[in-house]
Amino acid sequence: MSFSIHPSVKPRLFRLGLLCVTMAGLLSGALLPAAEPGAAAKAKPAGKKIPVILDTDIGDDIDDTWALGLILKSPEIDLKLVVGDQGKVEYRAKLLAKFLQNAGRTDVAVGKGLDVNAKGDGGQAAWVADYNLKSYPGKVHEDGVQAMIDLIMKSPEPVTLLALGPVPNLKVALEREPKIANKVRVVGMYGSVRKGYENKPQPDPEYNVKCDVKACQAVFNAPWEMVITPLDTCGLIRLKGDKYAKVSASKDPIAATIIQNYRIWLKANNKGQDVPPEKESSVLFDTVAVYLVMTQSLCKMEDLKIRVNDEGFTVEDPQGKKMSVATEWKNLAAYEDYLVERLTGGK
Ligand SMILES: [Ca+2]
Repeated sequence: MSFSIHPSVKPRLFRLGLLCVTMAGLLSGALLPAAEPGAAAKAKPAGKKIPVILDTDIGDDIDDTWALGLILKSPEIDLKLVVGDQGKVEYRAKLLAKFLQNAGRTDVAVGKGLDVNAKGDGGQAAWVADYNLKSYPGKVHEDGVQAMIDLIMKSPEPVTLLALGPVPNLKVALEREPKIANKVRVVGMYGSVRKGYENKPQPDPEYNVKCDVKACQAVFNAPWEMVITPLDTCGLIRLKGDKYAKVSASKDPIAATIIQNYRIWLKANNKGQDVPPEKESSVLFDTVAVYLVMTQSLCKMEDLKIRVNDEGFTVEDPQGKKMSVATEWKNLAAYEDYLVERLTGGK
C-alpha cells in the first residue's frame, strides 16, 4: 500500500503487508486446530443482557466501525451509551449517531467526548458530510463524559465500559467521580504484551496507549476490574477470501453499512482516488474487545500484572495492575467464523 494515510492510522496500516503474509501462514492451519464454524456463534451466555457503555475513537482506523456493528448484532449486549473519545468531537458523534440510526437503534444515547488531542475529521468524513446531528431521534449528550458517569452511578448493576481507543475521556471521568471504579468492568483493546504489530516477537508501544500515555496510566491504575486484548491477539484479525466476501456481499443493513464505510475510508486514504475492489478487511483489532465482553472461550486468558511505562509499552511488572489478558488464540479461525456469522446473520 503506497497511498497517503491519516497519521492516526499509520501505525496500523504500515504493517498491513507483512501481516498478510503472517496471517496466510497462520491460516494454513499448521499452527491451529480445525475451525468449528457456528459453534462459537451459537454459544450465548444465558441470563440477563450485559449493560455496556462504548468509548471509541471511531472515525480514525476503520475497526471501530466493524466493532460497533458486532455490538449491535450481539443480543447479549444491552448498549446504553456510545461516546467518542480522543477529540474530533462532532465528527465522531455524527458517525455514531448515523450508524445507530441506520441500524434502527436510536434507543442508544450518543455522547460527545472531550475536545482534546485530535481535531477535525478523518477518513469517513464523506459518509457524514450531509448528516445533521440534530436530526438524531435519540438523546445526544453534549457532555458525554458526564453522561457516562451519571449512567454508571445510577445503574443498579455493574456496567461494562468497552474502551476501543485512547482514553482521555476515562481519565477525566475518574477525576470527576472516582467512585465509578467500584461499579465498572473495563474491557478494552490495549497494549502489546509479548507480541507486537505483525505478530512479531517484540512488543510495540500500541497506538491506543501511546497516543495518550498519561490517560492510559490513569485507567490502568484505577481499582476497576480490567480485561484486555493486546496486539498479541487482536492484531491477528483480518477477514480474507470467502470470509471477507461473505460480509461484503451481505444484504444485512449493518454489514452493508460497515462495508460502505470501509470503501469510503479506503478511498479517503488513497487521496480520494478509487481503489481496486477490496478483497480483505484491514486488521479488525477492536472486534476482539467486543467478543471479550460476551465470552472468552476462544482465547487463552491469563491473569497478568501490567504496567504502562512512560514510553507507552505495557510491561509485565509485579507492581503492575492485575488484569485478565487475552494472550493467545485457542482457535483463531473459529473467531473469524464467529465474526462473519454475527455480522451477516440474523439476531
Ligand atoms: Ca479504536
